[in-house]
Amino acid sequence: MKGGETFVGTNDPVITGDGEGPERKVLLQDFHLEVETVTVRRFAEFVEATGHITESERFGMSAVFSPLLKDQAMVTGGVSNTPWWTRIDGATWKEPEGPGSSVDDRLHHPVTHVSWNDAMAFATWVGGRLPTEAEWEHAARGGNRHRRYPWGDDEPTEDLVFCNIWQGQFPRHNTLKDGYFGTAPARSFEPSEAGFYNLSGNVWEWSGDAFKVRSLSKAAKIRNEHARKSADKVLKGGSFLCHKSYCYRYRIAARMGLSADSASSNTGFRIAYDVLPS
Ligand SMILES: [Cu+2]
Repeated sequence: MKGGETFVGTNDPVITGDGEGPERKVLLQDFHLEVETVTVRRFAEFVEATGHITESERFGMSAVFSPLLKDQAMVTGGVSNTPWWTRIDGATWKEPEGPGSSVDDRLHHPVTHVSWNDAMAFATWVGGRLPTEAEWEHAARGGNRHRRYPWGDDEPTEDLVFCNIWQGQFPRHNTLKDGYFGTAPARSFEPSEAGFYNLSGNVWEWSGDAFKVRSLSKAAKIRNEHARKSADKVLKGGSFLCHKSYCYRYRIAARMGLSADSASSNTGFRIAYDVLPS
């Protein structure tokens, strides 16, 4: 991507508590961003070559979206306001729904259950890095200043499908209009004009940035203190779980903060590189 003067964030935020605004002017160097998220196959090569042990493996558990579990008896119930998440012992990038599950039929899907620290280790291995939030947004907007989605401003509906998000009544019913319940292949759906696949939806993508809400409100202060303590990083793009009715986060300006050692069924990443001036 060509760098230059660009903007990150929005002056028309939807989820203000996330710190989507205000719009900020930034100056970017030229950079390269991969067109797809890191796949299971590629992550397996990294593990094979380096012996990397992910944090989910080290902790012995990860957060799984309950409806993905074949055996619903495994559902222990999540946190009260997000009961569709459950902690599964032994859930990892290669056994995403716990022991006995497999990624054999998902090798070209985004790797999941990877923490920010795991993503950083992979990035170092390939000689790249995680994109900054500004780079990610700049790439997603294809260099345009105002654009709600990588494909333009058209709002996805139950019938108009642009990416892998939830269709139907969350979390009870997914109409599968987009063809996927969980993750979709990293290269699926129409790429953006700039050539990127699945920046919106599919899996949340770790950025290199620390999470912070730019606001003087009391809520922001509390959120930022929490973010500092748990070393929260910014994730972008939303996931297959997003729906306008409850998690309208597949917009380019949307974001989420999550601690650097957290992982789940819908966290992944893509790699960026510095481009040397010619
Ligand atoms: Cu969401």
